[in-house]
Amino acid sequence: MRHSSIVGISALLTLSSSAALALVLHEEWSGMVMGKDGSAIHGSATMKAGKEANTTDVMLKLSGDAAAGARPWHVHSGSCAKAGGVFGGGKSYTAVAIDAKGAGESKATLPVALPDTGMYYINIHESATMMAKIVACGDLKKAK
Ligand SMILES: [Cu+2]
Repeated sequence: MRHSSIVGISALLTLSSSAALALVLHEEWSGMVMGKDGSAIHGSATMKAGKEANTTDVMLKLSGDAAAGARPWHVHSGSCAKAGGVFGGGKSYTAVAIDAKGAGESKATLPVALPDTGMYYINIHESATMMAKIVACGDLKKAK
């Protein structure tokens, strides 16, 4: 009798901790990227836990850009309306290579754990020499 209740409790604990783990693994942030100041650039981005512990993978897809080129981009803290600093260190990001059709994609692995609170957004900069000009932006929302 006593033995079976201990087994029951440990089975319950195992079940609840694996359910909690599954929730963590399915956490994801995503958002739509929209051009600013008349730019037709648009796209989508997702941010989720990386394969290694304490890493975050960010995927970005863009289209509608005017011409081939390279667009630096980052996840930043804050929102398109309230700008903040680069999230995860600027070195982790490689510029999006825009092809002749005006589309491109990039992926970054950040050396930080996926956040589960806070506010984040993606911004697309004009070019490496014109970082201050933001051509497209998108707020990231956490999936429930
Ligand atoms: Cu940036």
